[in-house]
Amino acid sequence: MTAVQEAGQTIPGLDQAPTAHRKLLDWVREVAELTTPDRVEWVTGSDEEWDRLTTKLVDAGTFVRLAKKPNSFWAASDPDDVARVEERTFICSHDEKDAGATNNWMHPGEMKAIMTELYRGSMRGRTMYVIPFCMGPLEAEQPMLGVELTDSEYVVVSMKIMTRMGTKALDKFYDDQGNERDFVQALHSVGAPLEPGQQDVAWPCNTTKYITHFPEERVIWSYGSGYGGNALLGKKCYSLRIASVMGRDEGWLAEHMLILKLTSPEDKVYYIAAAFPSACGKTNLAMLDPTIEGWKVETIGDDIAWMRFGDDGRLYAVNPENGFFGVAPGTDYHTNPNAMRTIAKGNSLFTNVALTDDGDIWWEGMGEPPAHLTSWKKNDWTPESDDKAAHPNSRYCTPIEQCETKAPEWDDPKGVPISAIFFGGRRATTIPLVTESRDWQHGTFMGATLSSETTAAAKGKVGVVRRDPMAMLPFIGYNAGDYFQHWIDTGKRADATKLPKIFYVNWFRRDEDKSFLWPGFGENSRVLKWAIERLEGKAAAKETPIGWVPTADDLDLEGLDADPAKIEAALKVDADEWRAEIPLIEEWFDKIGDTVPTSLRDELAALKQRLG
Ligand code: SAT
Ligand code: MN
Repeated sequence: MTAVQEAGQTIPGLDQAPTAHRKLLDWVREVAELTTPDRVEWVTGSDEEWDRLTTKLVDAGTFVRLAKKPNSFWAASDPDDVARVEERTFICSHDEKDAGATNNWMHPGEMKAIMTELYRGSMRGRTMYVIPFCMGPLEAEQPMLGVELTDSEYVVVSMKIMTRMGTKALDKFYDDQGNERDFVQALHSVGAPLEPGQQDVAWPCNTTKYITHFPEERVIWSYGSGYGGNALLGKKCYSLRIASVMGRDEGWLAEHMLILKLTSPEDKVYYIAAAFPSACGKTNLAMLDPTIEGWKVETIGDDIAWMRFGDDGRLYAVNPENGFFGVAPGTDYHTNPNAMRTIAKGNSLFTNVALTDDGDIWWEGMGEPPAHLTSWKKNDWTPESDDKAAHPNSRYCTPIEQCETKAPEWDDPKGVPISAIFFGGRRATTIPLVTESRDWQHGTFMGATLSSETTAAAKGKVGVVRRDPMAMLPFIGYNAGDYFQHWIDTGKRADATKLPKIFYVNWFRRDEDKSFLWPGFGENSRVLKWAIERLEGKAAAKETPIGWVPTADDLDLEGLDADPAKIEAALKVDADEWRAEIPLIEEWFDKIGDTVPTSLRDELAALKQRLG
């Protein structure tokens, strides 16, 4: 008999499980007894459920229904719960060395003791939702299952957009032989229990936050935050931090990459994966509208790629997600018309953008502001206001299904064969518009030493240059040096001719007057074209100390309205700037320590020598 049964009270809903899956039932009961919600609800993912929960969120003041977008809602978070909290994010491997120098670490026993006390009674007065979900296609040979237990309706409806969830996912919890499949346990509480009669707030959360991973057990515990990356546990927590460990153990890659399909005027198809830090334009690139004649881009994913070798020796990528969780400010019909058309269809959630008086959304970068808005802080806002109307990390959350540029194969369980990988950062100096690596090892070095100015996607100072290896700094679920070795090993597992070619790009280099040297957005298709023509042996490039870089003549610049001097400057390999970069890379490798692969130290030594 459990404690709850002894007390003669069982939690309503707990015994209404639509499954007999032993591990799931035992875990749900254990968590319910610890967190003591008022009731348990088994999430089905139905439209009726969506309507009921969104209505509940409207009644609670969390959501405002948008008059101007069908079935869409506006939410404003607690002003202190707007981004991922990297300093509160932990990798709790048994051995501290397995977390490495780039992660916060605590012993799993110690962390569980702390968090168990936080979770005790933390769902009081609320409903605990059981969300079965699947990352990646449901029809995969090994569906990648998870269950999130949460006391947040906002999380349930967001998970409906971002993942395949509910009954259709639960159906996969047994294999064809009727055996139980395993799943990732993801526990989430906003940490805001309600006393009887206590009025709830619009955005419950707690000033104490923990985003915690137990990689050896494939378990996630999150507490205190309702924000996307902290609370939608299928996303960064599962699909990057936990999956990167699965990938290391099983020989595949879980990466912070968009996946796009590029079709040439000759109808040749190429798939490209690209890694950029959060809020550096991944979604825009994934939905790019090419400015060059005859080229077409279709979207497969905008944030995460899982890549495994196929039987033909090529690397195939799958997008584990089902929706886009894109940065809103800066998105409009000029920069990303496809995103705008996707959200215009409705069925979307908007968090921390501004609300117009007629029930629509607005953010900075979306043309002229109306005369009056409600800001993300729920204040009156006019164009004269000093504050921004939308938070710089405000987000739209919208289903891939309704994106007109989605590639038909976006949901293919086989994935798509990747021809090129792009690494990119946001750097005002030093890094040219595009550089092609010499080979896989050199490309891994480029990724491992990637750097970028910080953005609003994480709490903390914006605009500081930091190393962000493979744009995975906050997402590598184990030791970064071991992760680099895993990349090197991956390159050895295939015939070099079948491996994707690796490129390093920087759309964000600036002139002395701080203006961008390269126009970016749709014009980035010119860089994609050059890369593809390099694969085909059709385009020229200059060999430089840092790799192969095009001259302005090697790029297709036809019809581009840009100052040729600026293009030259965007492509320049400045040996002095690079020599200044070397000590920073050395410092970075020293920080990671003795797990940095020798092959990458060799790459650094060779670069140093080439620079003279
Ligand atoms: O972490 S989120 O997924 O909420 C957004 C991001 O940082 O890419
Ligand atoms: Mn991201």
